[in-house]
Amino acid sequence: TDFSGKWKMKSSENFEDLLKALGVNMFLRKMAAVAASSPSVEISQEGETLSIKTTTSIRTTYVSFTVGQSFNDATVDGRPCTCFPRWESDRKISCEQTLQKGEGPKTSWTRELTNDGELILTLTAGDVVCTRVYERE
Ligand code: RET
Ligand code: NA
Repeated sequence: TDFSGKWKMKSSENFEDLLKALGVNMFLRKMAAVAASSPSVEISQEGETLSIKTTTSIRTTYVSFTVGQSFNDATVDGRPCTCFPRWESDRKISCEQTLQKGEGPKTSWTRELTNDGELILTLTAGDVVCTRVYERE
């Protein structure tokens, strides 16, 4: 499985609901939802190590991790967390997040490469799941 490439988003469901579940206020939710509606995602993968750059007009995030090794990241609303990525199948990585301080809903993400070459990202906060589908640019 190789997630490498430049990706553009073709659909997104529940992003604002996810932010609501994270306790983000309405003003920031609206702003973030607009920005997050046209992200550009660049992934490079070397073996089990992935580097993911997600660019939006108001926030750009960069993570690099090796599947099977915990790493520090931030939740979608920017709170520091410790993450543990693992293979859920040979085409799907699932990552549990633990907040470094304070309390909040349980968060996680998955990234899956489908047979037709799409990338499906899910973001979960509590019982809310946001699903974002990407195709290669
Ligand atoms: C701000 C302020 C704090 C709350 C939030 C923000 C914006 C977050 C954005 C997230 C985009 C996420 C994407 C995820 C995966 O594809 C403004 C930093 C929620 C824009 C694109
Ligand atoms: Na995205």
